[in-house]
Amino acid sequence: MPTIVVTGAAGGIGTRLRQLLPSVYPDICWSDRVAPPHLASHERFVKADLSVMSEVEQAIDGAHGIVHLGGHSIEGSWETILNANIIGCYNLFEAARRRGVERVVFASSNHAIGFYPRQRRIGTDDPVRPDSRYGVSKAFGEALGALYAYKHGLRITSIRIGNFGEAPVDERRLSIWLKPEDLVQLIRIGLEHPDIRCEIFYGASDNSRGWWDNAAAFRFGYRPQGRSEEYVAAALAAQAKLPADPVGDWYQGGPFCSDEFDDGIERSPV
Ligand code: 15L
Repeated sequence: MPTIVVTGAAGGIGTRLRQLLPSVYPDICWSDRVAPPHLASHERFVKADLSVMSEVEQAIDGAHGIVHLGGHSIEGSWETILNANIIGCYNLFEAARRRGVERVVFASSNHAIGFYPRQRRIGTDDPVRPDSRYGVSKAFGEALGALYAYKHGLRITSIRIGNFGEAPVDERRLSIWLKPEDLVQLIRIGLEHPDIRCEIFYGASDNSRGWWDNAAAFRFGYRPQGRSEEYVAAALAAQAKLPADPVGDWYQGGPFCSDEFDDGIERSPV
């Protein structure tokens, strides 16, 4: 059984994966800057700050595969994004190369393409349109992954995660929802499929209101089980309580687009 290192263990996705991944990969080492609360005695944990290369190298030592969830997971100041997501991501890929790790699954985000209008259907070959410094850092991570795949032979999978959770919580999330078990499927493809070289998948469940062509993931055998339409009434009721956001409601990235926005909506690219 391969040894898997998961960064960002204390975050929301990491916490849920601590319940789901061990039945698939019994030998997991969880890593983060701080220990997750309620760490069980059988769970292995290594503390590492992603912005410190020596700590990252130590954390991933002996791994066959890495699931890189670590970093800052929403918009932040340039300094925060630079340290956690740009330098942190570089350190992760470079440490993986130095220590001979074969595969990395990178948690990218829908915010790498957030400035596409909701009326556009996009695939993974369309150019990135980040909606935030955070989104830029995710596009950077995808590009870095391609460099380490094609120059150094690592097998890289970037998953543009939509919205991870037990149910879609508003109208936008009906289009981008990702059921936790579906993320596990995508991670397994990235860590195990023999034909992975450098792939980008959308981290989305079977959402009939979806905006993304996820053919690449389907080619690798992804069969999402979550259906956001089953939650439509609750999600739309929650949406009705939210204030209107003309910019955020137009674009796929939602509030990440309207935050700090000072362009005219009439000039929005389609
Ligand atoms: C993300 O990338 C964030 O990490 C998460 O907190 C949500 O904001 C999600 O996107 C989303 O777009 O709903």
